[in-house]
Amino acid sequence: MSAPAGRARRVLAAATAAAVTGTLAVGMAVAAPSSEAAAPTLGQLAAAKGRYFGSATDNPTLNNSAYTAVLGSEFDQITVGNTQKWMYSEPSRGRFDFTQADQIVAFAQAHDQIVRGHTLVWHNQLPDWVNGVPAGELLGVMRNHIANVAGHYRGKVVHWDVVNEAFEEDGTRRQSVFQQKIGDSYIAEAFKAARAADPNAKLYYNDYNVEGINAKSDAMYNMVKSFKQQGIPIDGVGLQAHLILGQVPGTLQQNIKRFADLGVDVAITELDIRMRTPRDAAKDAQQAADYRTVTNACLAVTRCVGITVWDFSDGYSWIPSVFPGEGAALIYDENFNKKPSYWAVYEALGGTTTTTTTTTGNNGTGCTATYRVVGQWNGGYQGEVTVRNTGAVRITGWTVKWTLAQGQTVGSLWNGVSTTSGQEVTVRNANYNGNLAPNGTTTFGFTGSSTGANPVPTAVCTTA
Ligand code: 9MR
Repeated sequence: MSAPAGRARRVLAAATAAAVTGTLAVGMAVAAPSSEAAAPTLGQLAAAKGRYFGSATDNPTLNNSAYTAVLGSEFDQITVGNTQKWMYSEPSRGRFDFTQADQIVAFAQAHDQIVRGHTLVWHNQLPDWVNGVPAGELLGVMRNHIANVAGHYRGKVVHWDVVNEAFEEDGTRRQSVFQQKIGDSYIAEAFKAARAADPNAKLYYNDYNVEGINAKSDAMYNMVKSFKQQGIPIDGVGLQAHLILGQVPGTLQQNIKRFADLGVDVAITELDIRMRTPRDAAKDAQQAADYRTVTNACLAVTRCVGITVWDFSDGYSWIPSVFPGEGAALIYDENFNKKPSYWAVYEALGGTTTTTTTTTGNNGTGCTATYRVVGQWNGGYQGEVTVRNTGAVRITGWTVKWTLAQGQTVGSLWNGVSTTSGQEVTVRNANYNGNLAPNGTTTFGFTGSSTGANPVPTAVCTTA
């Protein structure tokens, strides 16, 4: 790892140790913005697990201070979203331009963030002149491009996506200009050139629709295996993970594991999980579950080194322009409020959310209510309460009450029957979830409005 990366890690490790051992609570953070700074960031939580949690970014957004406030604080890794690509870095033959990408790398260094370089060889965002290079010259042109770009960033980039998206869905090689004019060997040649240009950068092959086990990821697997056998310098594979709501591949963890077992690292490099817009509470909850699944799959395999979201705010995502009617794929909304998907990642990485638990009961009966703010956005929030039978005998009904002290409301509620009287909310079990064996649990959820502070209330559970 390069010097800046090492420095970033040490700084984060120290910050994390303080943050994670402190009495930090998401609920408090949600309630009082002034205490938000004290809560650990995703980057800090990931660092405590020996991982990074990063975001891609692009130059235009660096002028938005609300955006950079989050980018610079929440993440410990940055991917250059566009401006290292060939059309920016070598717009005409032999003329290199690093002006824009340098701005992003400087931002990352100023915020102690490690950088993933993206990407040296790709069929897209390739300037036209490359298509016109005679076949006999293209290998030299490719090597020269890599030598200059990876050479310029030597020591400043911890990973390079050396080759991007070289396979078709059926596992055959994509017929890019590199494939057609150089042939199958172009990928290995690119990795060799990258190693020579920056010996300390970890070299990655990166692709999409390779998150689960399928024909395309099999092709990638076979390539990595043969590279390892031949001594071609490859260090990792990037699973982009542009996913669809509710469709995280069931073989994700198994797939990560099989690459790790080949002796390469794995990174989730471009995570987003798109839905039909507009958002609603049910879609948000599904998305949160999906983000949790992806995060857990990475944490389950030691060689899965980190996760990068493909930008972090729904206002700055590539999805709506490419998939009309879809979007809301990220972990912050357009106004930089944290979504349920954020909290899912936060929890999966070991962050704790505030809960309030109260027991009432006698004669061997009793229950607890554990209240959690699942997500918070401009003007609204989603809450969740888990009821547990803490007594020694079966209970046949429960009631949970709390006070809305700050003018919040409870709107749509599921898995319970609610009544609100002034500031008092009462939720009784639905006709299907009142009956709980000792230690049994059930969970109800709701969305509501809040215009200011939204402290976690004391929720009181009584039986029957
Ligand atoms: O986010 C990038 C977007 O701004 C560009 O217009 C687009 C051009 O193809 O590339 C996007 O990033 C892609 C990444 O470089 C490679 N994997 C797919 C990403 C989304 O298209």
